[in-house]
Amino acid sequence: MCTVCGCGEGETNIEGEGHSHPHEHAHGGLFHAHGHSHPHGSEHVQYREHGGAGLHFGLGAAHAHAPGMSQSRMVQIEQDILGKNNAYAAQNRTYLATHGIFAINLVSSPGSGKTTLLTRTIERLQGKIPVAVIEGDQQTSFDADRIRATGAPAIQINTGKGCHLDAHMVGHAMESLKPADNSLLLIENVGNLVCPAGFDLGEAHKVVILSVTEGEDKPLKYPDMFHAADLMLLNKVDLLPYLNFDVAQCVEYARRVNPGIKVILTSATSGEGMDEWLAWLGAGLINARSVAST
Ligand SMILES: Nc1nc2c(ncn2[C@@H]2O[C@H](COP(=O)(O)OP(=O)(O)OP(=O)(O)O)[C@@H](O)[C@H]2O)c(=O)[nH]1
Ligand SMILES: [Zn+2]
Ligand SMILES: [Zn+2]
Ligand SMILES: [Zn+2]
Repeated sequence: MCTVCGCGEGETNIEGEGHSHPHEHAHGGLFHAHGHSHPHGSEHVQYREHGGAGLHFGLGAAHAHAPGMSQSRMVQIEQDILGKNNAYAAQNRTYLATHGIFAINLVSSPGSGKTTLLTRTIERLQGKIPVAVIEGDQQTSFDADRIRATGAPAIQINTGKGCHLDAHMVGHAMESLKPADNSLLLIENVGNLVCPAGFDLGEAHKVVILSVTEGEDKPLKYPDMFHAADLMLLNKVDLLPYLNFDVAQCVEYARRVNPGIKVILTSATSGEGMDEWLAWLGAGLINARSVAST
């Protein structure tokens, strides 16, 4: 995953900005580790077989594998990337806290319904709570356009080859977007159930959206994301009559990974669960505002 390879750095484009910080965006070393001998053995000590059938590349110190790179080098890169990211995240968090802004980082695989849920959320909050949106995608401004069609301000971050938002990108997006004081800031991450888990954006909570068409086993297959999230929206429940999806099993899997995770069943299509989701957002916003005013 990207915490150990820095694969997406240098590809970012934020709407309205010619963004370039070569000093911050230097590749993390991946492209300088090639071209030499390929010493099988020492690099590959992480191989383990599962009952003779599978290979596990995540058992080394870096919990990941990149061809030609040692585990110690990957750990060093991860510390470097996440150290910088966490510094930006801390800046974002301070800004958000000072301004009473409740920021949510929505994470999921592609197509789970993040943007649809956001448009429905904005429609329900219109005239009651100011909402701004940061949209993350590799390419296109489709999602930001869908949000702006509701009347809410939105800015698109395109990550190019990158597969997650990081706190540096979000800091620049906030500079352009200028979310109102005491508002709700909804950040839709790049559709990816792996890499966004590792990157703190300065948000109050990660919210993972899992749609019932994806299968109930996802919390166990992609545990980092479900561990990082405080809330799981189990979405598209309007489709349950047509699927063999075991809701109780899915929730049990999610709680096996993260015993404290809250779960709300939602359907952006039928509106099921929207009241509970909006109540959760409202409570968080009241808390963010009270912290800012003290
Ligand atoms: N039946 C049903 N379909 C839904 C629901 N929510 C979203 N969809 C559909 O799912 C598809 C993907 O929805 P999006 O909102 O674009 O998903 P996304 O997570 O924003 O996708 P990416 O940004 O590409 O990761 C669209 O065809 C939506 O109409 C839901 O609650 N029920
Ligand atoms: Zn990645
Ligand atoms: Zn910058
Ligand atoms: Zn989307």
